[in-house]
Amino acid sequence: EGPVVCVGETMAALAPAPAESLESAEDLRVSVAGAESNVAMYLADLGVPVSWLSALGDDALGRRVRAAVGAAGVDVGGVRHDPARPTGLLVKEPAATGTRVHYYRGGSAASALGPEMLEDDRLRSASVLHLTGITPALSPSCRSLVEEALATPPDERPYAVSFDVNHRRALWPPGTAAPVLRELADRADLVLVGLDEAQDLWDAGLEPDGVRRLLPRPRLLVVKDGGRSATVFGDEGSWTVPALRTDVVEPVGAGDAFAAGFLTGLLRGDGMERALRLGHITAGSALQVTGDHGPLPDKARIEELLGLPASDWA
Ligand code: KDG
Repeated sequence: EGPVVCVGETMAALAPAPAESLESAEDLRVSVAGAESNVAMYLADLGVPVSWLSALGDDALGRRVRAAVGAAGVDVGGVRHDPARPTGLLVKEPAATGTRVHYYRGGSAASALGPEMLEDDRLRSASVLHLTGITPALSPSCRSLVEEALATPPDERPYAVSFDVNHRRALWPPGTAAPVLRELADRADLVLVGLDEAQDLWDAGLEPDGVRRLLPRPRLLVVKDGGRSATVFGDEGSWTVPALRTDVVEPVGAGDAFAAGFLTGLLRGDGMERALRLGHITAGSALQVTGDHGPLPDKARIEELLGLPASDWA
């Protein structure tokens, strides 16, 4: 199988220590935040060859982001540094109701990405192009990039296109996300979406089947029901696998980790149930850290978890 190519914006993230407030903290921690590079880093952890294509500022934070993603084992040779635009920023504000996120990414280097990214040589040998619903919200050129990647009918594409809906409310003018994300998702080969996300966006009903009715075309549709279960719909039926019981420190990044685990299972030729399980196991690593990217269990433990009977999981 050829490598996976992930395309999308990654920002420098700034956050006070968990118990501190943004208004008074003296120090902020710097980390890296970007859905697509999170997927890339988890894929690299799982041994899948992967590139991340994007643009960063020609600035210190851009070099820091590039180094962090590269250090995780991801090929970052296709990441450009734009001398005219800065690296985007994300600031986390701890709040009683969960972490609030503030974006400072308008006019960022990655907001100038466009369909020319699809000409990168790395895509010639790729087996999967992974995109998310964050990118079309960033700028008209970013939206064209995603539209063009999905314009060719699935059976004429040289690689499969995987699309994680990733609805980020703050990035869309009210009421605009639902039709755009639905149309894009329905043209992908593999779609990942949260059940609550689909309810919120499309009024998809309380069951995963309702989401399938709204997105009938993707060869594979994964509907994730939070910490409970995930269901995949394919040509030959559907499979539901309960989530692993784990403690949750912070959920951000878990969806990206799940996507990487599931994709790895698919690329290895595992059955659907094993691929969903690997998704849950990988998500568990993100749930246990405050950042987006937590350490995976070792290989032996992953094999053990994959092999446990279903009754020992949920
Ligand atoms: O999936 C986690 C992401 O939400 C986070 O890393 C930041 O990509 C991000 C975004 O646009 O919200």
